[in-house]
Amino acid sequence: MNQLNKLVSERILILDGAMGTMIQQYNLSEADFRGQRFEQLPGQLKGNNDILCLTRPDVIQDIHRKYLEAGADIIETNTFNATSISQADYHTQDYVTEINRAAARLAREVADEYTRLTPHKPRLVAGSVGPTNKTCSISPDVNNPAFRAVTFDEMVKAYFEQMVALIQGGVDALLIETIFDTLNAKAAIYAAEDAMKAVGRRVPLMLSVTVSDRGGRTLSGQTLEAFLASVQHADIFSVGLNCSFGARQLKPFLRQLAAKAPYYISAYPNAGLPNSMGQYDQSPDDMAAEVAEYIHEGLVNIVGGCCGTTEAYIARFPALVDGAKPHVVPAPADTLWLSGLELLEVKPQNNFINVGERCNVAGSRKFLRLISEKKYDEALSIARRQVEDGAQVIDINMDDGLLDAKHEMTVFLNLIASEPEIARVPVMIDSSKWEVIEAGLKCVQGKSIVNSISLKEGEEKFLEHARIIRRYGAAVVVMAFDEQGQADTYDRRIAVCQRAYRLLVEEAGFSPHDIIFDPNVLAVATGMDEHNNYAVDFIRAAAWIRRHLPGSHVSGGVSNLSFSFRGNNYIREAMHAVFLYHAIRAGMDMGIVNPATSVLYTDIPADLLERIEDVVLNRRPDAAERLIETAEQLKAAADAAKTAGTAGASTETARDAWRQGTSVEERLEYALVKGVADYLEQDLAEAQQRYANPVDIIEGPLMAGMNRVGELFGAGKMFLPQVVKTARTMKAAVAILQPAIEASRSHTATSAGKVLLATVKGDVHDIGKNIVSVVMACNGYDIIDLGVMVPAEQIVERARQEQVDMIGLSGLITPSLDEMAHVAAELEKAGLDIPLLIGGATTSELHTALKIAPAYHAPVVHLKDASQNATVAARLMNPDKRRELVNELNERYEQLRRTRQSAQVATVSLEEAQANKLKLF
Ligand code: THG
Repeated sequence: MNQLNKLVSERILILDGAMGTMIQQYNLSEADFRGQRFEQLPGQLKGNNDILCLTRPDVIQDIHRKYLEAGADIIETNTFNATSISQADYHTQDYVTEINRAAARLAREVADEYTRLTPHKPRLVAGSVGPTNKTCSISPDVNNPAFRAVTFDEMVKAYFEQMVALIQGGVDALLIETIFDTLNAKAAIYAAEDAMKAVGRRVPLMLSVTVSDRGGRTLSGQTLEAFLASVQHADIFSVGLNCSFGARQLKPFLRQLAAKAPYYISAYPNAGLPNSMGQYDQSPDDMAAEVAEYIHEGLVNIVGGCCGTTEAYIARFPALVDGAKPHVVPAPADTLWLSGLELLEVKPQNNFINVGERCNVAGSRKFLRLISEKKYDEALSIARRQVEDGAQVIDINMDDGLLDAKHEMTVFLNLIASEPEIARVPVMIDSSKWEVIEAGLKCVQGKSIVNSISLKEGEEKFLEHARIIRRYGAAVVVMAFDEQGQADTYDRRIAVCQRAYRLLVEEAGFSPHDIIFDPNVLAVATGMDEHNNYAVDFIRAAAWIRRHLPGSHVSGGVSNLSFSFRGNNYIREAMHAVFLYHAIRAGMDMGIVNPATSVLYTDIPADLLERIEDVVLNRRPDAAERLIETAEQLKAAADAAKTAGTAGASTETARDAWRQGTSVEERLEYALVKGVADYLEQDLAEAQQRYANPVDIIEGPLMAGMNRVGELFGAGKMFLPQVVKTARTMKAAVAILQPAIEASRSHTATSAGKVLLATVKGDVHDIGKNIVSVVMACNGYDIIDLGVMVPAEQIVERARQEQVDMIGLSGLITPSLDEMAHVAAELEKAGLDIPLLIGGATTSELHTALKIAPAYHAPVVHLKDASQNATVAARLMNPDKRRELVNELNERYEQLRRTRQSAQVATVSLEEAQANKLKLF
């Protein structure tokens, strides 16, 4: 047992507090960050905290010492951003190994120093591994949801480099923290295994998630339970939460984790909620009181602090944990866990899991056509419909001779990730080509199912693939094939499955729950006598497997059964219902099916049921002939009914109920909130009849929809991927209106003005900025959009070059506030006189008044949301109105500054802080 394991079993351990907050207190200058060593490096180094491990090691060790002095058992290395991906922002990506080694050594030295002082309280070092500044699961490009700024492989490579250096440097554990995208975390876990192997030393893995909305989901949309399923394959020491909120707001989510996670639990919240200046100002006593509740409720094994905490906060913790009872870790669940954005727990009592079969190019002509023609929107609608129809997992298969299956699998899985209604459920990655499966595994943040592997090419290949699948954290379908081919008798089926089970559990380390056997559903009633017992043998094999291969599951491709009845869907569906009725009773607990099927076993007329059961259960030699006879009669009758015009479109009407009896405004707003683009053409055409100016449609019903989205998100009723989708719908709507807008603009001919837009350096969020861009373009402005992560120098240079009329800065995260003030100062230095518009979550009028406006003499206007931009811009363009606006601003800002002086910034209420932090535009 390693030391960490030993300590944590004895008492609640104390982790240190924030590194960033402490570094700020040293008021380091650009020169401090650079040292002599990096004098010549281009750009700015200030803000690159991790580089201080090389340039100001004294400061870092000083901070470590303060936390150890305060009573921390575990200190974190100063390496949160020390990957090549994050360091690239500062041109310091080549120093990653050096930074991490130095960081580990600095922490190690001080920790050992304290261990020597108090040997009864050994001090440990956790290597801090941040999420990087990129996300594997979300597209940064609003126009291309399949795009990714970074791949899983790139992420693994960067993490590997960091982790090898940390382990070599002597850390006692790796702490993968502030996880906002589970796919990034899965890459980190993957890299950690490689790194430990490369160095030849294993260290405990600690994971810490940050939740991004009040529903308790990650930025990439997963619930905490879904997250747990996704990382279940890893050898995890502890799981927990950090950042996000203050201790009080984090507690309900901590409870969820503590109830479900079979690991030690850690928590290191922020010092309360940020005030409107983006600062954390809860007092150490207040924070301690809230953390004490975690301890009393038995929720934690490790506590510490995140943003805003210092040694004064950590110093309160020893008294709290003294003699307190640590959280008792629950036993791991004895069920199969799968996940998309949400958890799917396959419990014995849910008895059957539907896997939707329709996103299969080999199983649906329509899907094949859509993929071949790259009509992905419609292809996604097929996936969405299956989920609406009740599919709990969706099978995806792109194996077709004329398709680049690996590419199509990647594109489609990336697209699904942007569709919250679909991504809710786990995926089944279906391919007979290994490289397609592996490509698929690199795209999914949830815990998926690989479909399939088999012993067809022998044990070695089988085990090799199984081990890789385990490392990606997926469950697996094992087809009953071996070196001799398909197992088509009862004896062969069970023999092959038994052999595969033993190999997977004993050699590849698989949990039995992650094994799903497919004992081959083969077509019956084909006219060949050898096929007559196929269904019976499948059903018997299912029963044997569930009894003798404990924990494992049984699935099958149900529609295969009825291939001989192609063209007669009613008979096919009735056969499937009969087959499932018997197979589920025998133990089949999962199946690839058409979820839209409406035929129930109990609905089948007695005479037909008898004939189908004769076939499925192989009860008489002429069963097939008799069923064919009945099928032909039924088909004739059905064809007659069809021509008479009876339709069964009841689900259709339910789905489209929102279109009935609603005004065009209501429909547009609904389409935006739900992210449904299907009827935009039609509804916008109707709206254009009623609105003289197409821009009014954007500012009226469409903005109303976006505002509603903002409200719902603020209230925790929507989560980010849903919001991203609404932004895409907005974009689609605007694209439809664009020609009309341009046509009406050509009468006025001239441009309303030239606007430069940028998301500031250090920030990648651009949904809000893109909406501003659309709204302003629609109002006749020419937009120059510099994109995200734009350094101040570039903004100044382009503004001057293009002689723009105003500059809009956007940002979503707290550090962007400082960066905006920096841009303002640079504009001033450059002698420019261009008005500045400030927008984005975390920005506030107060911060603008106090920090940004004073740095720049030209007008600096804070905008609450995109709908304000056009009005403000119009005022800025007109000299009289501009003067009037400047006067208003001066007065307002002066007043804000005065109130601020008289009273310390009032800590904003939870409501306001959240609305502020999570505001979208
Ligand atoms: N086991 C496992 N995976 C599988 C199968 C299996 N994956 C593929 C397949 N078999 C299961 N999926 C389907 C999907 C569609 C059909 C059958 C099985 C089907 N399609 C219609 C047909 O071919 O007649 C096509 C209709 C159309 O074009 O719309 O029947 O066994 N592990």
